[in-house]
Amino acid sequence: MRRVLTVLGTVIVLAMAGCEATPSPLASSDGPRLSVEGPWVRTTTGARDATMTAAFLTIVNPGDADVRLVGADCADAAMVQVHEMVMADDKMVMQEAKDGLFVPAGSHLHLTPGGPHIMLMQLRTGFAVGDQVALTLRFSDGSTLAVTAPVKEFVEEEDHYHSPSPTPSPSS
Ligand SMILES: [Cu+2]
Repeated sequence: MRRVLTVLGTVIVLAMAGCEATPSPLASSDGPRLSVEGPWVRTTTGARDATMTAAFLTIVNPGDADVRLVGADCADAAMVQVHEMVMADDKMVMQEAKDGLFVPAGSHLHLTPGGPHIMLMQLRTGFAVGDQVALTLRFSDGSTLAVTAPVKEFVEEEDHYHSPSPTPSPSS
């Protein structure tokens, strides 16, 4: 009977943590903090649609609890969404990541052209190369992270997001 109760307790704790794969559901926010590496925003100069662009970066999660990037804010954009790439009709297309983007404990997540990204839409200003864009990332644990991302040249194909992609490799 005691064993059954223990198992039930474990299941409940895991359910509350919102992640069945977390080995240590009691991780606290006192642990190592999330950080961001290499943030940048694609310039709108020369873009086919200059009302939108995307931000890319790497999120490092040194903690022992999984976390999700659930949103972002940018004063220069009226609408900001977290996007993921999915296969639709044999093409990789972007769509809003309704549950956010998963950053595993002790690991990291790359947001890159052709992969998951932060979509900045209804821009209030153009972004020229060399500009600095202020972003605030929002995470599933309630924490936020302020990021300053330099604007860089867009070296990918113009319609990269809607081009067929042979083998998506989301891992590092
Ligand atoms: Cu997008």
